Amino acid sequence: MTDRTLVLVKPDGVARGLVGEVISRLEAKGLRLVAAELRTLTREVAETHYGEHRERPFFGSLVEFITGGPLLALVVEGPRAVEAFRAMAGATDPVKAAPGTIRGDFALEVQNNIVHGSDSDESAAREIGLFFPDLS
Ligand code: DAT
Ligand code: MG
Repeated sequence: MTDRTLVLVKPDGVARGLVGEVISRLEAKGLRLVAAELRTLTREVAETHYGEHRERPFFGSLVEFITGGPLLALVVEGPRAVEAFRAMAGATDPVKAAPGTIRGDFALEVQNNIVHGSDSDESAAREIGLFFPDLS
């Protein structure tokens, strides 16, 4: 199967009207949309999605943020989709993210960094299963 990754336009990105911008960039790059859904996460889904960060000091705040409004969940596919989207998103800290990346162009604060992208093929499979169980 073609490589797939989970992309989220986080609540800050949706609130700021950046959904179209992110989808335009995905399509321009050549990544194909496989699934899309606007939804507000439950605490349970958010805590599972960010489970690797459970012990970090910012975990509570991160869960509040990601459940704080609707987000757009996307599955996209294409060659090396995980790596391709991570490169488009830029560094986690938007101040360090290169101009031309989504975070580099549109964000300033680490928590409010507009998008999520799976960090490995294993994470992508797990996250796609969490958000879109009918796809896996
Ligand atoms: P990424 O989203 O680039 O994969 P990550 O998995 O390390 O980054 O962290 C998940 C999210 O948690 C990140 O997008 C924003 C938030 N975050 C990470 N480090 C943080 C920090 N030091 N303070 C506040 N929020 C942080
Ligand atoms: Mg991550």
